[in-house]
Amino acid sequence: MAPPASLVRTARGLWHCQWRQLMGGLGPADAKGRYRRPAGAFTALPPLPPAAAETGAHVLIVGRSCPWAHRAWLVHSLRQLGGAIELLVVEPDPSAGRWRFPTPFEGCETLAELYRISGGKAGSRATVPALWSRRDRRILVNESARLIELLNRWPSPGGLDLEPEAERTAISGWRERLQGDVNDGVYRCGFARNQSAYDEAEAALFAALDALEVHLGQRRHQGASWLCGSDPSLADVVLFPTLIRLEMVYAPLFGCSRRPLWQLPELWRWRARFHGLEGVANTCFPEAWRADYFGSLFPLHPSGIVPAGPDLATLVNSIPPP
Ligand SMILES: N[C@@H](CCC(=O)N[C@@H](CS)C(=O)NCC(=O)O)C(=O)O
Repeated sequence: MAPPASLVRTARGLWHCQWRQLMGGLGPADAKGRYRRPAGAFTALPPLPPAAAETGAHVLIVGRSCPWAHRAWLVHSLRQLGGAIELLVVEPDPSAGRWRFPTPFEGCETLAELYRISGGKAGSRATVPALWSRRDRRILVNESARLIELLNRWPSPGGLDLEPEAERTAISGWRERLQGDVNDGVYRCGFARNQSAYDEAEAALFAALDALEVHLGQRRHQGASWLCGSDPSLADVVLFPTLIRLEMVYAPLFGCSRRPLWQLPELWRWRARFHGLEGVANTCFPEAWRADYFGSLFPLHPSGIVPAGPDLATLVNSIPPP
């Protein structure tokens, strides 16, 4: 027998109240209910450290599911920095809502402990990515937008430059739009506290994707494959972690589902092309993405049930589905 309507109304009201409280744990919102990403602790772009070329002097700490860490991991991989900067992958601990080291690192079990050594305030967020200096025993930078710029200046075997001087203005223009409307945009959709906050973020996200689609179409007619210049750049790097998670996570969980990516064929082909670059596929962990987002974001998905697909291979096929 169905419960009485009054009971359903009360239960819904109570649950909504609790939901609003739980959402506060995911991140702050402004007075209009729009998600506002909190600022990190070590956000300034540091100079290239004197020991940059010294093997093992620096450690890049990343998590598999995090799109902000993914962009740093991509630069590390594309520029073949493995010989100079050690990569350390932390594991999520969904019950405690924090990152753990697979084995103790610098005497720490959790990333939060390492942040405290580095002077981070107790109770502040301990986020990935973070670049750790073994010599100074501190985090040099934990803001991915700055970190990828630093990693691009790091001495590398092939000397690949993802931010060439001639393209710098175009690259930073795209990066700025992508950061707000796309990279953070998907979170602004998923973490919106009300319909109008979601509507605003969702419109900005798909307007940016439409603009990218037009831009990539124009670039193709000019014989170019990437967002700026003749080679992949930091603009492409920051777009990829968001787009590769779109059908798997952001469409079903954050409501970024107005148009599936195959309806934006230029973007679809761009994504397949980027995934095909040497060093990109080994930064992709679809099982970890699904498990972490669907398993950890309790207020958005209380059941914790992890969906089965889609299969990554079907998303990076260079021919969009009919
Ligand atoms: N501003 C940071 C954001 C990084 C960030 O939010 N990372 C998340 C994972 S996707 C994290 O580590 N969160 C842990 C926490 O908030 O305690 C950046 O872009 O580097």
